Amino acid sequence: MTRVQLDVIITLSESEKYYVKLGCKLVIPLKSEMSREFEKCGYVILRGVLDPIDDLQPVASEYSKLLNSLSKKWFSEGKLSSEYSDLSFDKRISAVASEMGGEFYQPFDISLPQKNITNDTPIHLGPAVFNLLRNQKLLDAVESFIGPEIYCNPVQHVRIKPSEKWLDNSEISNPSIARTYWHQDQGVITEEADESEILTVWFPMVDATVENGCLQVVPGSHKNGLDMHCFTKTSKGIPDDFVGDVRVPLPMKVGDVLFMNKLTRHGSLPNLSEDVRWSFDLRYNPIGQPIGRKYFPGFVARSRQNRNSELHDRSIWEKKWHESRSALSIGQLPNFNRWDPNDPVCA
Ligand SMILES: O=C(O)CCC(=O)C(=O)O
Ligand SMILES: [Fe+2]
Repeated sequence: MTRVQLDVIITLSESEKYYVKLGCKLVIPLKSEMSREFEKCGYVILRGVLDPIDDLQPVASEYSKLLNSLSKKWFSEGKLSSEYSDLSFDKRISAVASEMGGEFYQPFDISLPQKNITNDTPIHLGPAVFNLLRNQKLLDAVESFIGPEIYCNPVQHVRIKPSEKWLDNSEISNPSIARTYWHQDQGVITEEADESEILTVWFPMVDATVENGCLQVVPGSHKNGLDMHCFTKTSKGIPDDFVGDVRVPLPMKVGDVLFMNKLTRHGSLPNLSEDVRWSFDLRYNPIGQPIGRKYFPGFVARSRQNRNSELHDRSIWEKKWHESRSALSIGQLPNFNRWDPNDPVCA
């Protein structure tokens, strides 16, 4: 079974055939089918949007340098037994994670956490990441979903997932470094953004496979409204009985980009491979709509109506995050979600 995409003949794998049978295609043959597919299935994967060298290598290099300086620091503080400087990024991050557990993660993230924010909470706001958020190829694709007035929503993360064999049981429920529980992105923001057209944009930094914990989705689930989410010690996200039976894994190559509706149920498989699975998930919405975490700063990434409103200066973006961190470190932390942990569904 073959399908033509941008003059390339692509042979479909078994999982892709399964997916096509459901009526949601993994390969979108024509740009004109994109919106129809997104409407029907709640997500679309576009192949080869980003160039692994031009678009992603600068980000990988920035993360490599960051890992190098953090490993030196943690070694000097006695938190690591070695700097692991002879290892590649992938192997080095796994070695660091196996010694430090989840503590390694926050300095790499591009957003603040949802609790325990202090003035020293680390966040990574490097130039390569800022350029990634404003990548013109990404924004061109985003524009075809939400139009040309594009706000970069601050609900954004890097996920760095070492093989789960390096993690403790207590850490495998942390979706920043291990498998992601089933949820809808609307379920993890606050109500004021329920009417906002927030688009999730997800792409891997290494090929995402079933073995290393690619995303999985329930096709068409965006049509059923918002589900109950649980955030208790024992239950996270949408309770399993409510997820739906058709759970489709989405293997993706470096350069592919997934665009997803904020109501599409999704999660990830565990990383059972030897290597790290890392990726970025970003959000964009039309300028002026509520963002769902209003105490975090976003910015205008593209405006055809008012080009002067676009942010091109990374230092301003950094300053806004630092101001937000100071404010959150002294005030009472706001609610990051709307759910009652005592709801009987979550028991
Ligand atoms: O990368 C993951 O495991 C989760 C990503 C996710 O939930 C998202 O992009 O909204
Ligand atoms: Fe998500």
